[in-house]
Amino acid sequence: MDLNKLGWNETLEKKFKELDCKDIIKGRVIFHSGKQYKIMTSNGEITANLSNYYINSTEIKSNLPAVGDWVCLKQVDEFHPYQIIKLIPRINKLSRKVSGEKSEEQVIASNIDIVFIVTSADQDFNIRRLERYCASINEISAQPIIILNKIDICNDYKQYLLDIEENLPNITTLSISAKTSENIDEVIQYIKPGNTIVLVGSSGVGKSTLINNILGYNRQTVGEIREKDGKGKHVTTSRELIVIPNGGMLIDNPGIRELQLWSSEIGISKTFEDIEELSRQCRFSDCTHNAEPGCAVKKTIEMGQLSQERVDGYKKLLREQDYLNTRKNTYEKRKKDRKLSKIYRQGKSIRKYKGND
Ligand SMILES: Nc1nc2c(ncn2[C@@H]2O[C@H](COP(=O)(O)OP(=O)(O)OP(=O)(O)O)[C@@H](O)[C@H]2O)c(=O)[nH]1
Ligand SMILES: [Mg+2]
Ligand SMILES: [Zn+2]
Repeated sequence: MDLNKLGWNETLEKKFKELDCKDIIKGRVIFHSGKQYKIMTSNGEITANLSNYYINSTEIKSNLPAVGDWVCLKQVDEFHPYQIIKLIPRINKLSRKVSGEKSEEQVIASNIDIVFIVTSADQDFNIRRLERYCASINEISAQPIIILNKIDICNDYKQYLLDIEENLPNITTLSISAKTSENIDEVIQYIKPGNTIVLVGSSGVGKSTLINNILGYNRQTVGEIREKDGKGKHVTTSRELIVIPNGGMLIDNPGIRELQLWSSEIGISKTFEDIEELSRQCRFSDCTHNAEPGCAVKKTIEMGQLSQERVDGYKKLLREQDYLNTRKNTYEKRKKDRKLSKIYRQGKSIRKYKGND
């Protein structure tokens, strides 16, 4: 397998050389379940474990290898399994906050060129959710592409396209049917040798159906959607990088209800650059665009050139990011304190032990 076709490039080569790893081979994570990994290397697919060294030297969960990562591997001899010993620093990573209370990062995939945000021309469609995805993707210098799927079951799907054009004017959007293959060629043109594309979106929108259509056979399991609300049944349960025979890679993902922001300040600015540009014309530099005099944002809304909902969506993302940053700082501090007190306790018991000796 030619590593360049798997996405290996000069940037990664440079990062790899800086690690100064000798006698090792490198490969790309295509799947993992716990500590068991499937890796694609120049000699084909292998299985590998995380080495104890890796586990012991990794404090933050998000530094464990994720799908899309490039890693360094070693094998004592042919009778032993391959061990992952190091992570080659990521070019980028698509992350979200883990679901639930914890303020922890979950890496969805790494070393990505394009993200297909898949939605469908039915109840799933939600423009605020699409903005949220774009904010996270714009943060990491990957290209977001919205794929409006299932146009075969919607006579009036163009209304959705207009909605996207109005709210996300700079984002490429493709309207397709993964079932009837309408406009599939428009999707295929983005799948190029060495390109890594991640598919994200709610359960049931047709991510796996689209992958099967591109491959030309049913590799991924596809599930029915619930009749009462049109939602999917979370058929895909793990992430996987699939190498496309004609070149390019697709990463299938389990459906997610909502992508909770992790680190998206720059991404929010890029996604709403028109509002930020207007904000600079407001009379007060800390204008909240509510009732202040001389507010350029409010004026544009009154002129009918900007929707109140979009501004509300933008403000909501900013608030969420702000809140998360505060939580992250508290969480990091608590973790540090716990670690210090553990070191202190260990020190104390060693001293006690020596004292008794
Ligand atoms: N009519 C129509 N149905 C589609 C289309 N694409 C997918 N479906 C159907 O939608 C349902 C869900 O498709 P999946 O591909 O499993 O959806 P998914 O996004 O992978 O869902 P999860 O794996 O649960 O996240 C299946 O019944 C598909 O046949 C389409 O373009 N048109
Ligand atoms: Mg699926
Ligand atoms: Zn203002």
